[in-house]
Amino acid sequence: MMIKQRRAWELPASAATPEAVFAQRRSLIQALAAGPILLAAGRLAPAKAEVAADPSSSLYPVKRNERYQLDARIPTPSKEELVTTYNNFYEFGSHKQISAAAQTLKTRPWTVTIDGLVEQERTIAIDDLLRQMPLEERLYRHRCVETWSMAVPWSGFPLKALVDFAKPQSSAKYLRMETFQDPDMASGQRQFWYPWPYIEGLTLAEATNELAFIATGLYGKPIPNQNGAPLRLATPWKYGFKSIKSIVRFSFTEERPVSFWETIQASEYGFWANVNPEVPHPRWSQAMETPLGSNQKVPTLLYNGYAEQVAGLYKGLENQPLYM
Ligand SMILES: Nc1nc2c(c(=O)[nH]1)N[C@H]1C(S)=C(S)[C@@H](COP(=O)(O)O)O[C@H]1N2
Ligand SMILES: [Mo]
Repeated sequence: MMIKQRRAWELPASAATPEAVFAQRRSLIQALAAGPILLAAGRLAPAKAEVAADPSSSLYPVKRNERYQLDARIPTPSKEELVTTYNNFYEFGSHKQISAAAQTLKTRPWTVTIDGLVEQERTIAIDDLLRQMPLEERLYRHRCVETWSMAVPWSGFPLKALVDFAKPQSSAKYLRMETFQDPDMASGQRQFWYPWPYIEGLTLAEATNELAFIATGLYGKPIPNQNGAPLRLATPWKYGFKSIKSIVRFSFTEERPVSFWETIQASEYGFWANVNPEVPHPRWSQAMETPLGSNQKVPTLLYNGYAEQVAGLYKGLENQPLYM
């Protein structure tokens, strides 16, 4: 029997997991489990994905861009072993130990569709996209809304390069991003009470800010499935739920997209979600954070320490709920 020990940087589940939001739905779930419906149980578990060589592995490591530095709170990258085994990826389960389950994610073939308000809609294979994007490594901080944090070396390209490649029309105001949807491959997507697929959105000004990054690698290698292979967003000044994983679609829109978490609980997980230690989550303080692998809390910083790069994005938007 496995005894689950809570690690120091984890909050008690009752205090932090968004699943608490579903407490009121427990009766529905129990009713389903007791009844003859048993929707998910009839399905076969997907076969374990074959471990083929990743066709992008020869691209890494890439040159580090020294413009992006860590700070004294987490001065060196978090342990790779922790970053790749302590994850949020609800498509594979609503807990942190999904790294083994995520190995069923099949990342080739993988195509990315660019559509909506663009000069021409197109679908491109991931390896063709990677060949055309300016790859570099960046050390970035990451702050989850649940108060754990980490520092990691992402490889990838500025989201602006993809926006330029997409050639949005002048009427486009937002970028909407969507994760794959395949419940046979991702067991968590059989949890039908979640609003799959995972959706996130940014304003075009945010998407073209120098910090907005598409990560395709981690620790000088292709990004592991559990961290969002083959491409995921990194917006380090925002809470981690904005950094959508395993993206298949980028849509340019005039209307603000409604995200996965916003659909679930807009009062707790809003569109802007900028990190601010002075604005508590409705159920806990955001003043401090616990770096992965540490047993000490460190103070959280406004915009996760990236105010210099991003504060200007929010001038004139002070009436918006920028910090939740
Ligand atoms: N598609 C998808 N993207 C996602 C999530 C998810 O459940 N599904 N979780 C988010 C949350 S809450 C966080 S903190 C980060 C975690 O990234 P990591 O596992 O690489 O640390 O991914 C984000 N992106
Ligand atoms: Mo998160």
